[in-house]
Amino acid sequence: MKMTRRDLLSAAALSGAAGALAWMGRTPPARAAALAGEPAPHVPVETLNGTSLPWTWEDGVKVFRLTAEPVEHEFAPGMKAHCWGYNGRTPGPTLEAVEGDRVRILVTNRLPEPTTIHWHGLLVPNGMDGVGGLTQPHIAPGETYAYEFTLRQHGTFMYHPHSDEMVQMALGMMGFFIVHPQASPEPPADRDFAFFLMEWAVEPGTFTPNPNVMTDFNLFTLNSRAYPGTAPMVVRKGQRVRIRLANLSMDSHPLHIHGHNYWVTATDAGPIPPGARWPETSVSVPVGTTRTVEFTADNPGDWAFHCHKAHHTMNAMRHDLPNLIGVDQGAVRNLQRLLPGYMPMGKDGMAEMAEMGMPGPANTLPMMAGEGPFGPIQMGGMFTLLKVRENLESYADPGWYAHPPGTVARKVG
Ligand SMILES: [Cu+2]
Repeated sequence: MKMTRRDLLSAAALSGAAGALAWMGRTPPARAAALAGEPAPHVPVETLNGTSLPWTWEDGVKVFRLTAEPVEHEFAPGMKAHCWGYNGRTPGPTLEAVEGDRVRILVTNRLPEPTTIHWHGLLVPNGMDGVGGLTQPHIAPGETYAYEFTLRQHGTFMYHPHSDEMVQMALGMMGFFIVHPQASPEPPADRDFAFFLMEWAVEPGTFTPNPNVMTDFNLFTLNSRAYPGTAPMVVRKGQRVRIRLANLSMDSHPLHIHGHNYWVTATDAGPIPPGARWPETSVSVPVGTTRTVEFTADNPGDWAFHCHKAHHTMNAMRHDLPNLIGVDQGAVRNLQRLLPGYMPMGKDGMAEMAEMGMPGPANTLPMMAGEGPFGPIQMGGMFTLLKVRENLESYADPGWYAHPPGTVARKVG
């Protein structure tokens, strides 16, 4: 059988290591495909609730266009805020390119103040590093700047402003810059997800994140969405899954997976050598870093995937409430006269709040939310689901898992 070049490229992509070896000494497949205007043989990244940025070829350079601008952003149905982002969204669109590419990023500033973009983790010439005042002038409102460099590495990187950075990042300005390898020496992933971890201070009844808050955040998000506004990862049983996590918030976030364990395979400084990788069920993503994990989704079901700091899987809540768990609140209601605004609740814990359906202040999400097949899920914030299925016709949400008979915890007393 005579194979066309496109067949060869596909074969290289499908057979992973063998394909990569077959290509040694030739133009690497990703570059060859790109030069031929064909899809590169890597799995595109899925930025759930987000998107990747289209690019154009101009004289052998991959050209991306980013516009820094105010955006009206929905964290979950029922809550919107005035954020700042790129191309109408927060996080900004994911930039995807291939090691060896020459890239040009045209950055237009439509913010009311100057900005710049720093390419976090990318090895660029000093003048392309995007630190306002240090390596370039700040980009004034209305101006467009061009950044141009050659990608000399692969991995998971970030972009963010280095100009009034505290304000601009607190309002949502950040995004992924993902560089695919020319040819991976390992089996490629079947699915490649990316989540930006972020925390916000949007005081109840207000509509703009407060950049002055240093520690007491009340909204925790995956790709700037809070559960139940987060899309699930829908995967077929047996697929090799990669999850890229990036953190530009003020806290570390240990992201925990249920029903599986994963290997930590890379940081924003590059791949971890195979012999040095380690297994985890929670990977802490420190501030200002990325972490990549990989696993085989071999356990069907609906599995929680969430930050393990329990306050980060809650939506807006007050943290200054007196602790009255175990206290007879009938006897302390007169505290309300002494402590105006004090809410006597939570004698038996706080779960009842998930069911109370209390009307909150304007523009807030319920503290714990999400209705599951067995009752309220009582989660919010940095929480989503990994849905592993034997049979899938598409990657649309397949609904709740149908448990085989006899495999669900049951009441026996
Ligand atoms: Cu967290």
